[in-house]
Amino acid sequence: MNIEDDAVTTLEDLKGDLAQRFKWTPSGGGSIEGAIVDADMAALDRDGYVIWENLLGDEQCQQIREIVRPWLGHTGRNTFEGRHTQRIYSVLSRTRVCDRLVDHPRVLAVLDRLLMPNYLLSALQAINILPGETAQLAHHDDGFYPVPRPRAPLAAATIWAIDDFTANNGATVVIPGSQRWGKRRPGPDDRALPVVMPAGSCVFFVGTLWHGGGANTSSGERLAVTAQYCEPWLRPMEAFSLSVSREIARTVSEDIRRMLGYSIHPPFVGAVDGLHPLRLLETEPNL
Ligand SMILES: O=C(O)CCC(=O)C(=O)O
Repeated sequence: MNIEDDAVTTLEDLKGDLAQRFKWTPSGGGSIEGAIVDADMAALDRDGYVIWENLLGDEQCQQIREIVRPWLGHTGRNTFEGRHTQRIYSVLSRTRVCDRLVDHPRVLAVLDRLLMPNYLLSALQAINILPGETAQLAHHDDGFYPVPRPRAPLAAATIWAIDDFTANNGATVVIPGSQRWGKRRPGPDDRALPVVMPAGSCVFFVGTLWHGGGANTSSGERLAVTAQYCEPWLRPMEAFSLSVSREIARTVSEDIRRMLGYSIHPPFVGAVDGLHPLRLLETEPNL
């Protein structure tokens, strides 16, 4: 269908953008060589996760630590958030310091293949696991969408090590291959591996992979930033369209803006008063 020929005669016509005013633009993931993305996809298919070492430099990690630390106050409200874990939600509404983690080309290149176009950011949190924390209940991140397994992932997550992740300081624990499981849950005989990686590294995993925060039996803290993403037709965990102002939406990258919800899942999902949400940034005063 094109703008001159706006007849909608088949259901296929509804799979496109009816207005065609805000064209789909390629993501920053396009800068990653296809063979690298092929290898990442093969690891995800086999193990459910892939580790990328040293994507951030020391200075970037230090900057994140300095900006995030003053906000780390109270500990979790339950054992899932972690009684000895500090969390900051809605990081995007507070600082720009994590933006390059959210739209990192390596992450977007994989998301471009894993999820449908105009996938959304579902959460962005800083998670600081303190000494004395016990292991978090194993879970998979798209488990709150009531769609039976086995199935393709509806979401994906990154966990960025801002401090070194070690076997005893709370490194995320993953169960390789568990993304393929149907109804079963992890048991004591399942091989659970701590994601040991230096600060600046990232573990990317699919929403169907069983995992959890590890126990921190060390004397140091474990700071991480986690960005989660979901299909464009699902409700994200964090309501960014309510928590992130339009002023901020105008300043972030095009990829982040799209992932905040300034995008459409064709033909109508995400529309505002019948129009593309980007129109709000053109016409409305800052809110
Ligand atoms: O902090 C971690 O390593 C994992 C946290 C997690 O999986 C969660 O809170 O959903």
